Amino acid sequence: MSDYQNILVKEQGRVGIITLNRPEALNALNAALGAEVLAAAQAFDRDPGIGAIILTGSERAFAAGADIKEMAPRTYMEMYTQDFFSDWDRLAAVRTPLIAAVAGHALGGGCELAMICDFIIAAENAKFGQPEIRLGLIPGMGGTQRLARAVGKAKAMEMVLTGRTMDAAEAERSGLVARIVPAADLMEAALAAAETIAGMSKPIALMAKEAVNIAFETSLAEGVHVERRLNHSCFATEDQKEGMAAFIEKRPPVFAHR
Ligand code: CO8
Repeated sequence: MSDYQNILVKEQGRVGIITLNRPEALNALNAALGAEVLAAAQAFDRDPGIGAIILTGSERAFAAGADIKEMAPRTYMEMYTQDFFSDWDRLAAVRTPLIAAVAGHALGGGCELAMICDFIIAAENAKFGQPEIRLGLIPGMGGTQRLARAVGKAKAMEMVLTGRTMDAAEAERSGLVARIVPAADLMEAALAAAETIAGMSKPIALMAKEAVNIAFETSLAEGVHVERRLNHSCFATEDQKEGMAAFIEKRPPVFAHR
């Protein structure tokens, strides 16, 4: 874990914390940082002792986008053959719940990275935007798709076509973020949410995440069908027996994560 150059990684109980750490570039996402975030998140994902992951940046910037200085000279053939930025698709495949704790700029790839996470807790100074069009570019890490799903067509089109940013209040009103907290309380709030999730049964949390994500991939009938099958699967776990026994016996559950 200590080999990382662009991120800081730590564990707090059952919560894994990944902090983007390129302060000189406002956490711009270069290829090396992307590979490190993916490796750290996948390691946490494989660890049965980790039940939730927080991804965060600094007070000034979650991430100011993909690294423009790295991208500027690239050719089409390099982007295409190296499948630039596809590491971030693999981050979306991480099954452990992933919370983005966002302060400051979340622009371009930074906004897209926050949207890859399962939900966003924002500091009051958070700013979200897809300004790629100003660089002669369009989003490439899922921004057009996830922003449209999060805030609807009108705001997504306006943001992607004009490059304007949304402040935290508008982002919350629009459904992009789950909650706003004072900047000083951001990590405490993210940790509280992560610890709550990590205190649940991990396999059940994985099923809950899988079920919600199906809503963005399929028809209502098919999604309800998948949900029902996953719901039935809960009854094959020890944790369902423990959760319900604990309720009936009026005591807190002790989940074994199996
Ligand atoms: N890339 C590289 N360096 C950056 C980036 C970036 N995205 N953002 C900031 N930096 C650097 C600056 O160059 C500066 O470095 P230096 O001191 O060496 O000049 C340092 O960070 C501090 O930045 P500023 O001095 O500009 O700080 P300000 O507080 O004045 O401004 C802003 C902050 C408004 C965030 C400003 O830095 C900015 O506009 N940044 C660029 C935002 C942007 O356009 N982001 C989108 C990038 S494109 C993208 O994300 C595409 C993703 C999908 C690609 C997928 C391809 C397949």
